[in-house]
Amino acid sequence: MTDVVRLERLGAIALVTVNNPPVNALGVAVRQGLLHALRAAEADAEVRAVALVCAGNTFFAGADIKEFGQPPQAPALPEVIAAIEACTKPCVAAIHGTALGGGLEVALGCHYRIARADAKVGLPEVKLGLLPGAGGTQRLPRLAGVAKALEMIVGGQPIGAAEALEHRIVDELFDGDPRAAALAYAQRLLDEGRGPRRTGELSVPGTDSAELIAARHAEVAKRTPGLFAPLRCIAAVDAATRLPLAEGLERERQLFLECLHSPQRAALVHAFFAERQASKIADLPAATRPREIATAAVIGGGTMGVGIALCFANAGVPVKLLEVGEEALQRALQRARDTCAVSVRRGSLSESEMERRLALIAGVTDYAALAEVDLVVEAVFEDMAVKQQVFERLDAVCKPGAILASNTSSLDLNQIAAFTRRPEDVVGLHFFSPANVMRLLEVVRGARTSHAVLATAMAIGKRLKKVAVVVGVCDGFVGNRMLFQYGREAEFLLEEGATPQQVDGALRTFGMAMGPFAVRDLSGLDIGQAIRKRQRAILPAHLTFPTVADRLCAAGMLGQKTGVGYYRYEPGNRTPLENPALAPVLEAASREKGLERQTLDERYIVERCLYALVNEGAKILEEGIAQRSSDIDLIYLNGYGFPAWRGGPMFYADSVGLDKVLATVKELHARCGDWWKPAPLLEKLAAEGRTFSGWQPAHHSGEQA
Ligand code: 3H9
Repeated sequence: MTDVVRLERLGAIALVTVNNPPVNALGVAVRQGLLHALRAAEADAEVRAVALVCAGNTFFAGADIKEFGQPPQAPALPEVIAAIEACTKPCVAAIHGTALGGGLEVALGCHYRIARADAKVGLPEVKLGLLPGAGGTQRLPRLAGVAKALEMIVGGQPIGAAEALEHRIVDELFDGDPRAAALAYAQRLLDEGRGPRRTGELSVPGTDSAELIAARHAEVAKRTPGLFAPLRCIAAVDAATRLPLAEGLERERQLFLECLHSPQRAALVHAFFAERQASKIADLPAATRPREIATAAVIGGGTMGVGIALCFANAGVPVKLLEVGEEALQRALQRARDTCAVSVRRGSLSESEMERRLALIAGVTDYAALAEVDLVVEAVFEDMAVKQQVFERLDAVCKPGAILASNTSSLDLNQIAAFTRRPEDVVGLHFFSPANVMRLLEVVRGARTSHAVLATAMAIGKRLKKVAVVVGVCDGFVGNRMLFQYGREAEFLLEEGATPQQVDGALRTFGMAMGPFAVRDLSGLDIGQAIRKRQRAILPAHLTFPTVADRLCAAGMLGQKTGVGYYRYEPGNRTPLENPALAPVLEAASREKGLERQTLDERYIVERCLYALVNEGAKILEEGIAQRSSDIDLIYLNGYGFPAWRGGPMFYADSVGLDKVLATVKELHARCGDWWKPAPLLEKLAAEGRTFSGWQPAHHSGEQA
């Protein structure tokens, strides 16, 4: 036996207990241990039944994701599961916590399965760019039917134990200790004289498989055309409906290996670990305890403020929403109600849950009402003088220890903190619009933000179900600072000869959720105008700027809200149409720069925009504004519509090869000027043949103990 797998003989029952914290991933030691335990149980004449349980918080959470991309080590999981299924003595698995991926596949290989009532089971491999590669695509349809199998395998969402019972995925539910339940069930099997019952010997139920498969195929091809794994998931389920188990498993294996070797798998696994890494803050002492946050407040009842208040209410945290006057307050509260009502209409929220959440939002107009709250998030107009007023008042009324947070998207957090006598309690919580929907939260660490406040901000992010990423103070933090470079280059492309359709189209083909011009039309061109003005004032005079956005603003073409911007919109319709008034604007902008308009190719468009992100990302990394390159990736994946299957801009650059990226950046520098000055870190890593992922900054912008 190995350390992680223990075999006990309790009368006629062999109890196999796996203990591989934190999530009982099925790494090589577990696979070896399971196979040994099973062979020993099979060989022991006294053993008449086998019970399998996991120690700790959960049943197996799946294959060990860290092993993907490494040389394979025997035994492979399908081999272990085949041995379990072939066992001549009945085997029962008792599931608690989550049985995911390979974990559920092990359970499906067992002859009987019971699950604790609060357990979840699922095949989430597709989210990692994979398909269930240890029999899941063959055994699940045999138990649950094609429709349910497609839903679970192509969608990747786990289901609760009760639903699993309904679909024959488990045989019975239990409460309490999995070990006791497994032993009791195994004993019952013996008492009732029940032998092995092999899922693989069943045939797939139902006669409409071909139709279901064709429909799902068409839907996936339309909805996620760039994704590699979902169509292969469907092909594997299709094999289950046509082939005997052994051949189906072979087909599954082929398809699994195609996914395993695809760049999309590498990118999605990178995204998985990036999310887990982000919560780790290098210089935060392990003993740091977050503060208790029982109540919160939000200043400002605009779209952002209301969205933030809803985030707290959705997480069950009572929140005060402050507006300056009664009328504005009522408008804000109505906005909160309207937002929830949309979810009710869509069926994702019940009427009673909406009322429960809205009841957690208390409208106030007086700062005195904030005296006792634990955390305040300011979401007022982006103007330093306005922020000053707000923070001075908060400093005057809030209790000691209250956290004062700003939702600023670009202003200097250190300056804001200096408006208070407690800069150590000030932190940035930069939500993204719509705040109640977008997962990203940039947690801005000021020069004097205390460890406890930073830890609390990260904990709050988790509680609000956000992807919280620590960033340092600089203009635009990580996301918007990079976006500025991206947007500017997109606009330079318009001056060189592209149309918004071409630029947006090329970037959408790359995988971006939306093109930059459609995004600008959506948020309003006037939004960026103040930022552009500020940038011009602070950036070196020899840098030239594109002028298309300013020309459109001057002509009152502000995007969707005026019905015309980079595109034209019919009333009540958000479909971007060609704006005939744009061509003269583009021509004038090109003429002013002395540029002859040319046809640009898609690759050039994509490189110009993406490498602008990457070059700036490299500067951000070197300055310690982001802790690690995967944090930058996470910001782009969760806040800017970057395709998860590309892993984020920095991972993408790593996968292209930093030497190639640098060569293009240098060319652009020679041709387009100093915006393209290569980041020193990019030059260094390219010269050393290294990647961003493998590099750690030596310092970070936070200072305070
Ligand atoms: C698969 O099974 C393929 C098979 O079909 C075919 C094989 C042939 N491996 O998320 P947390 C680590 S594909 C390695 O913070 P939670 C994680 O990195 C797999 N490590 O906890 C973290 O480490 P650290 C299909 C793993 O309680 C720690 O565990 N399965 C794995 O919020 C805690 O994780 C999945 O896709 C793993 N499989 O959530 C399930 N899983 O502390 C993936 C976790 O060093 N996992 N870690 O940062 C999850 O969805 C969540 O982790 C889970 C727990 C719900 C289990």
